[in-house]
Amino acid sequence: MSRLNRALLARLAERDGLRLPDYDTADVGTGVVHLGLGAFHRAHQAVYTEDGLRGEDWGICAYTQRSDAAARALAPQDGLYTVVERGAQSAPPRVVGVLREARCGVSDPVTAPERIADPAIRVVTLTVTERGYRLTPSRRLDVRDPLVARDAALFDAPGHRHRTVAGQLAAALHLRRVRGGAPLTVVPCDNVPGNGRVVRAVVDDFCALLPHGAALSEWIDGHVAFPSTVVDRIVPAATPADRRETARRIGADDLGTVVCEPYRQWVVEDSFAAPRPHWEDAGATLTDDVHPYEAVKLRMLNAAHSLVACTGALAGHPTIAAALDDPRIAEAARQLMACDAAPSLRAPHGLDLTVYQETVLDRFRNPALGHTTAQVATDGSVKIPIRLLGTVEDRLAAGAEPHWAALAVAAWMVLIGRGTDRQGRPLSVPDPLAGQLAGSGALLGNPAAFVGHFLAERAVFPAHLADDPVLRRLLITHVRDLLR
Ligand code: CS2
Repeated sequence: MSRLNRALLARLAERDGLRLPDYDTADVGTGVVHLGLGAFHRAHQAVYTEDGLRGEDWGICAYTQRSDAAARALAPQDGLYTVVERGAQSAPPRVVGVLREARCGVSDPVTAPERIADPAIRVVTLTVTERGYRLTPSRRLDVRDPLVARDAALFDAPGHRHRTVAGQLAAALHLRRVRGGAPLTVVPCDNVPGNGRVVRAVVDDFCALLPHGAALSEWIDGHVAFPSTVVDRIVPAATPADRRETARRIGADDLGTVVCEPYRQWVVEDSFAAPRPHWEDAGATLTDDVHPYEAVKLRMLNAAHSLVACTGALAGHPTIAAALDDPRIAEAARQLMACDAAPSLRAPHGLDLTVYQETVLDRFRNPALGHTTAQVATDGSVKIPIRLLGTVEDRLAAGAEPHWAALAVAAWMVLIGRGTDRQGRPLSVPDPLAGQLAGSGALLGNPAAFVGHFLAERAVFPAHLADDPVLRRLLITHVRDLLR
């Protein structure tokens, strides 16, 4: 079977039930650079951008960050790939053509900073995961991170390839400034609260490490905008079976295919320093204040996702949908949203949190997605503080017991500490703190000591939460129950 590429599009046009780009992809100039060419970007921002082109030059040049696999898959396909929606009300498969350049972040001769320095680029989008920003617990740049320190030390060194997002953005903005100073907007699309503000702070903190960083920071203030955004679409990692299915449906091999749910949402703070794609044409909400949307999404959907993933993995359920079939897990997710998260939230105008909660559970139940519990449980130590600890803190301050949020945290602890499911099968769930927390396994026989070991980890638990007797008691009780 032939590989999907531009030459094949004419042949694909004869197939029914397949949506193709309705413009000549070769005619679209590049106006966006994206860092983090993963499945989520392809199923989310790229789709919004293609639907918001209006014939303008908003093609995307995307860089991989850690692994080059996606760029190696997409470059021979002229950046074309298929989005396959799964579940009720799915649209037909769609070939997306807006990805004009698929580049390897770790080896492409044209580096991301070089590409971003091009004045034709007006927007930079980011999906580098929560972990990728290298944040301290107070969400500033972790300047003690060895790669951050290295990027700062070698900032101007000829041939130095920046490995951190902070280094890449600072280098890009430095080049942009010296090459004419065209304004730019940096649009983060990761599940981090106030992501625009956070990325601005990360770049500032990085500049503070540079000899002439103050002048760069000052220039950034006047020329670069960092809107916050809230992104939502469930996009599991594609499997070989997914690729076979896409090949069957489009009649060509597509190593870049993505599968996702039909639902998608993008709320974008309307604060840009330069023109942008017409994302509103694709249904994005441009608003002055993303915070109410962000808090609802992180504290309800993402928090419940982590709860289902961690308890589900421990119970031996391979997928989120299978875990939701377990009535106790489904009920815990509902209670977490209704009893712990919702009372801490100010819902955006017109949004009913009970309806939202039930919609989230329905989306998790989508059996066609095959979203694995291990994928969602990955990097728990960076996700837990963002998704759950704000709720825990607010409920404790209100004199309430965050029973269900504490269950999610306890399940994560057991997942890391025990590393196996109920049947003793090993769980492969990467976590940046796995090394530091490895000693917890030896404490499984003593839940109080086990919980204490985790609570002492300041990268996850601020001192005032670690010292809270109610939280400690809840965690010990849940850990004991989960181990039973
Ligand atoms: C998930 C999210 O992997 C995870 O941690 O909770 O990526 C989730 O699927 C998306 O945020 C949905 O928008």
